[in-house]
Amino acid sequence: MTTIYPLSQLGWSTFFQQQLSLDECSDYFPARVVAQHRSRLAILCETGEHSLNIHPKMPILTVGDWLLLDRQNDFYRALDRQTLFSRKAPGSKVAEQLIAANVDTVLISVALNNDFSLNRIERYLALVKAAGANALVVLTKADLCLSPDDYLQQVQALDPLLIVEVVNALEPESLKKLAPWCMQGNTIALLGSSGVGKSTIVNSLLHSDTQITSSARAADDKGRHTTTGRSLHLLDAGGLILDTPGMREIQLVDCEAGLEAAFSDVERLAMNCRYSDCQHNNEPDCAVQLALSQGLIDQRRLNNYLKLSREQERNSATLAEKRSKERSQSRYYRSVQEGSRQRKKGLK
Ligand SMILES: Nc1nc2c(ncn2[C@@H]2O[C@H](COP(=O)(O)OP(=O)(O)OP(=O)(O)O)[C@@H](O)[C@H]2O)c(=O)[nH]1
Ligand SMILES: [Mg+2]
Ligand SMILES: [Zn+2]
Repeated sequence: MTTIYPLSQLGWSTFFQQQLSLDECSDYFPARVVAQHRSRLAILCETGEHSLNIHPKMPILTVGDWLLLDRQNDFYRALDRQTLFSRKAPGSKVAEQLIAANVDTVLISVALNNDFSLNRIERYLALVKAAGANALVVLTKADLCLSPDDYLQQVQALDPLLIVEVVNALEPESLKKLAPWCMQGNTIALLGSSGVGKSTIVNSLLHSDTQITSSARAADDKGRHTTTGRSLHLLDAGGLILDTPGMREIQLVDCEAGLEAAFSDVERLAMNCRYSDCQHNNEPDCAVQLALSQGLIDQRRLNNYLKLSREQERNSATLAEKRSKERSQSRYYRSVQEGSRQRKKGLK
């Protein structure tokens, strides 16, 4: 077998290696999901890119997942994920939708035009922290903005440790700032609204026109949802980059720890409120309201924290209820099946 891609370049690490038994090491080989189509997955392994038909017996997989295949190139099993991105599926039904797995660093991409929103950056930060990945904020279209530094400072004020880069995605020179994250084995993903320049960044880093891009609407800077699927690409420097479609709606679900991490300042203050279930509204001795009156936190950030907390609680509660209903339903079906099996046995 000629090796084209070393596994380490595809993001393989000891985290995945240690999940394999000795038998599995000799009988199966790892492959990574790089794109998902209607009835098949595109996978990348040491010998290059292949196609794998989706089988009903496979678990729900997403781009970035690691699988083991047998020597006939058939699916054997999926490996545990190191990180997982999910959101509430768009629309009124509450279900979790997987976005990507095993992403190390997320480039939260925001354009310096009408797209710019601190609230959205905070929403993405909660999502990234909940997934267990590193976050980097990339402010694009600096060339169209009169004062990029003002915006940079606003984002930096959210968290002094947050890494924020300002780029012009059309200018390859300015993307050199992203080089430290494009190194061997690191998987980076771009998340952000449509039209902010995610695919433009991917093309520039890949030195190609692989990803289709198209201009945003002049009236409101909104993008045209040009990218429709997620795809993982190998970078020259050894890392991998995941392009995603701009998401209209990215509601949080099962994201409590993510919110705690993204709003650690508010959470820390809240520990000093008189009531442990304080809503930070009009309760007496509310440490958060006190900090607000002293100018230690701002009203926008607090409002967004309360809004995102309510949203994640609501979605998580509905999802938990749905999961428990599904569990009891499948228990019921199993008992019906078992009963009919027993009856058939009795008839024999
Ligand atoms: N002036 C300027 N234009 C940019 C920059 N980045 C992207 N663009 C342009 O913005 C438009 C949208 O870019 P895309 O890369 O398609 O945006 P996207 O984020 O991939 O959008 P979706 O695929 O719809 O989610 C294209 O016309 C790009 O040429 C930038 O930094 N400066
Ligand atoms: Mg795109
Ligand atoms: Zn309080």
